[in-house]
Amino acid sequence: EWQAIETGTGNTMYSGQVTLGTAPSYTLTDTTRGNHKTYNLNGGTSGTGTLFTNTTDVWGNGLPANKETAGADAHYGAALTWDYYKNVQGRSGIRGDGVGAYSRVHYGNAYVNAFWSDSCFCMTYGDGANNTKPLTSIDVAAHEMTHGVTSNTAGLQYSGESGGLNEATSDIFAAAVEFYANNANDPGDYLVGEKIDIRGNGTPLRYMDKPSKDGSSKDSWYSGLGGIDVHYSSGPANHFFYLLSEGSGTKTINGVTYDSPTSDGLPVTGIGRAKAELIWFKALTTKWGTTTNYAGARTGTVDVAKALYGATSPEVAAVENAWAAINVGS
Ligand code: ASN
Ligand code: ZN
Repeated sequence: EWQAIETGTGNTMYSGQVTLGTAPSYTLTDTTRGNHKTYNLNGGTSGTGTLFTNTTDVWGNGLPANKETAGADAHYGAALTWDYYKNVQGRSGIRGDGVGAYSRVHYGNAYVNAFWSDSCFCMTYGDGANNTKPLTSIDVAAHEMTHGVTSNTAGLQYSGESGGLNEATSDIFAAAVEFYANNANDPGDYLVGEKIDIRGNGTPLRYMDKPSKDGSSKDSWYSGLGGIDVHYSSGPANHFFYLLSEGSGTKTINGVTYDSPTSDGLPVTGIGRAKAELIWFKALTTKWGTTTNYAGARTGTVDVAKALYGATSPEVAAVENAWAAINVGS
C-alpha cells in the first residue's frame, strides 16, 4: 500500500513550532517512522479513543486547553525518539523491526503520569494537575518509549536492582533524546521532567548529576538498593551515566550548572555523552538480561567498552572509575 509522505505544523506546549508527520490528509500518522499514530482518549482510560484528524495541517496552539496541543507534543516526542534510535543507535523502532508504536493523550482526568504498556505496544499520557500540564515533554516521551526498547531487549525486570537499571535506562535515553533534539524551547539537560512541573514548584522530577537532590533517590549503590522504589534505585545508574559522560565536579551545560560528587572521593574524567550512550545501549542490547543487577551492569559495560575501544583505553578506565564512584567495584 502506498502512502504519501506528508508533514504538517505542530504548535506544541513544550517545544515550540515543530514539523509533524500527518499523512494521510490530515491525521497524526507518521509514515516515515513506522506509521506511528497519535490518538485522543479525550478523558477515557481504555481503547484508542480517536485518531487525531484535522481539516487543516496545523495542530494545536501551544496551550493545553486546545486538545491538539498535547497530541502535537506527544507525536513530536515519538518522532524524535524514533530518529534517535535509528540515526544514533542504528535501531529501527522499539522492536528493531521498523514498526511504529502509537501514543494516546488525554488519559483520564488530571492524571499526573505517563506510561508505556507492552500489551498495547503504546505510550499513554495524562494531562497533569488541573489538566494544564500534560506529561508530553520530549524527555517523558523518550523515557516511556525507552521502556518499550528495554522490554524488547534486555527485558530488565521491573523490581529489585534490575528495576532500577530499567528506570535508569529510560532516564538516560530521555536525556540523550533531549540533547539530540537540539530544540531551542527545551535544550538538552541531565534533568528528568523539568518541563512538566510535576511537583508544582518548578523543580525537576530527577537529577542525574546528584540524584539525591530529589530527596529520595540514591547517589550510590548500597546493599539495600534493590529494596527501594525503582524510580529511586535508578539514581546510582543515572549518576554513573552523568559521571561517565561529563566527569565529576562542577560543569555548566546549556545554562544548567551541575555538581557531581563521587562516593570514593576520587575524580572521574568524562568521555562525552556520545560514547557513554553507545556503551549503555550496547550493554542493554547485547550483554544484559532480565535479572541483571548493578554488578552485572558493570561487567557488561566494561566488556562493551573493551570491545569498542580496547582493554587499555581511557574509555575503559573511565567506565571502571565511574562505577567505582557510585560504589560498584570489580
Ligand atoms: N511514568 C512512570 C514510569 O515510566 C510510570 C511507572 O511508574 N511505570 O516509570
Ligand atoms: Zn519509567
